[in-house]
Amino acid sequence: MKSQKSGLVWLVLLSMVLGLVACGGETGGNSGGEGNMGGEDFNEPEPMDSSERDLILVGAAHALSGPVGLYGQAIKNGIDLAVNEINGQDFLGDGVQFRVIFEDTRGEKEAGVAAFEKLIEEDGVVAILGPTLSDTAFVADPVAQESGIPVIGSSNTAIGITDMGDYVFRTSLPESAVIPNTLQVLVDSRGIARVAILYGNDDQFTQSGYQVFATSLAALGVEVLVTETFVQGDTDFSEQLAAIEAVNPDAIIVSALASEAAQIMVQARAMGLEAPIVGGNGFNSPQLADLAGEAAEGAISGSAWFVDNPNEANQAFVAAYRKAFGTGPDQFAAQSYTATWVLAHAIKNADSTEPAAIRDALASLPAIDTPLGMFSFDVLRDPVHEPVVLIVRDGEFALYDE
Ligand code: 1QQ
Repeated sequence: MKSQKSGLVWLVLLSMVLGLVACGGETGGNSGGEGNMGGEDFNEPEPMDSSERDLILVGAAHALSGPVGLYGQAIKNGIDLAVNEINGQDFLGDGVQFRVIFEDTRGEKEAGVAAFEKLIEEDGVVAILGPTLSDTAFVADPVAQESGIPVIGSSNTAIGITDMGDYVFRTSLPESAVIPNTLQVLVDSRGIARVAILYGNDDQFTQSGYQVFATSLAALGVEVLVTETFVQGDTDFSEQLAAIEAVNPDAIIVSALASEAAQIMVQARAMGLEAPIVGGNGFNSPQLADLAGEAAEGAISGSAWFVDNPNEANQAFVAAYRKAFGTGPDQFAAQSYTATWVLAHAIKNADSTEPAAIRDALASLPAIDTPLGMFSFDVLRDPVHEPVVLIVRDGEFALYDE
């Protein structure tokens, strides 16, 4: 593995520091139990051996707390699982350690920018996984682009993410590749012709989702009876829902993140609104059904992934995830696991830890087998694969098969 000489010296120093602090915010450290912590005298550290020089530092800037934290925790699990596999297999070479430094963006723009700056300037990471929200990506990704550090989003689905530059990639299927299919399926199966829309107008993902819904509805000839809005943190949706109830739509289209989506579902059902609730990527956490309870029943969303996808890589991922975390994975974990493995493949193919070489290897990555299916980026650094439509039944996502 080639690396910059100055970077190498720096990495050696950093690995010494990290070895001493045994920071809990990282994965890929001494998980094998054979690490360099055992019984050492910290005052007189042993000279580094060659394996300790082969340390590849990657940043992960994700929302690990706050209302968006439910996505970030699943994303972190997916990354942790991939890192353990990559290191366990010596995938990047004998004793080469792939280590991820996590920063909590809390789903906030400023914290996202600060996390990117810290990871790049202080930690010297060779690439960044994240951030969780498109809203954060639009302010943080330019930091990576300007610094020449590749960034791979695994949950950013808004229009225009990869337009930010040639260092920006994503493993998350954009809403523009998911929503038209969801609506087509609903028009065909349920004859949906008249809808109401409720969307968050202060967030790039919920706004972008709204735009894609509106364009696709128009293309399908579905009439939009009323369009209502809210902002993040709102807890009372009674006015908007009253306006929606008044027009008696065939379906309620909701472009929202989980916290607001759950409350909208609960309040809509409490008012007696029975129309199906249809959403985008924000619905794809099983925790939405946990938050909304019964009110989530019948909710429909387009997704990039389904737990029962029969491909071997997915079945292996689902089994390994269950073993590691005691629960099944969700789409966010599948996409972050894929992003981490994609990065490892690119580093291996580049045979270099130079960010520019990693970028080039990402851009020319041959298709690899992943839980999302055979995965590669298109020329615009977006993923290409088929979406699915899901419906909540008995509190769990099921494939929509009506
Ligand atoms: C985005 C999304 C969110 C649902 C991620 C959690 O798709 O912000 O783009």
